[in-house]
Amino acid sequence: LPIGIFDSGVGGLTVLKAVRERLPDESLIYLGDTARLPYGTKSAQTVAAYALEATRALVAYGIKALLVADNTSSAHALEAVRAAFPGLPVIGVVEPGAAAAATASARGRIVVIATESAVQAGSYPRAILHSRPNALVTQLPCPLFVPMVEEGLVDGPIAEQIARHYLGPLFTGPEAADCLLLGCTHFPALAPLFRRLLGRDVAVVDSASTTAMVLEDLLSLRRLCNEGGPSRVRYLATDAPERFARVSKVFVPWTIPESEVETIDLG
Ligand code: DGN
Repeated sequence: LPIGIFDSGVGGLTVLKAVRERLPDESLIYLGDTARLPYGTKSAQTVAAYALEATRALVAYGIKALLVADNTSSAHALEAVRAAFPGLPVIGVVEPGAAAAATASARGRIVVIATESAVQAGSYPRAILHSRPNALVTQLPCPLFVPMVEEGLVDGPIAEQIARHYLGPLFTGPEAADCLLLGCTHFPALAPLFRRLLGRDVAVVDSASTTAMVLEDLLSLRRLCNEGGPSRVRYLATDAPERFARVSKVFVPWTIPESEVETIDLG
């Protein structure tokens, strides 16, 4: 059976890419709830209801584990999903990302950037402080980065100016942070820009690659690894395959033809 990956839209392909690199033999089925995005501005209740519907749909396709790639859903809905599907191994991106930041930060001064809703949930600081109780964690909602990335503005003067506007004050002066945690599916696309702007002394940590490692451990622990047969990736979206295919170019280096994106209804 494939591994289900769920996101509010196309950005979760950054997580799919990390999983593909780490576990190339596994089949994956990706669901982007493009009809109802963005989740990042919605209430915890709505996000949880949407996440449950998406999980139900993926379970109906047949999956052996679920990876919630969406940070907003991971922050608000992970427990609800686990409770509703007790037999299904479910992992999110918050805990792996938080653990990686807690380890990567030299002095424990960590900035988490995420959507407004994920920031409100406060899950990243909670998880970081769990691993590193004396860390100083600052959260910063950066909603503008999401459409910016979707427009392909991941470098150049406009992207640079917006990144400086958001991050500059937190990474200068004697109290400067030493670690930036990318708490949103879209932000790995901006990692090269952040690294260039912030310099070598700042660790830029993305949840996607750490989550792929946690997934690998989970599969081997539960003896769920694919032991034969070719691997396949399927793409499902709740709206506009054309936009999914077009925007996917920002997130993965391979082409996803529009004809390969199946439209499903979660309602
Ligand atoms: N996928 C969302 C997240 O990781 O928080 C960001 C984009 C959105 O809200 N649509």
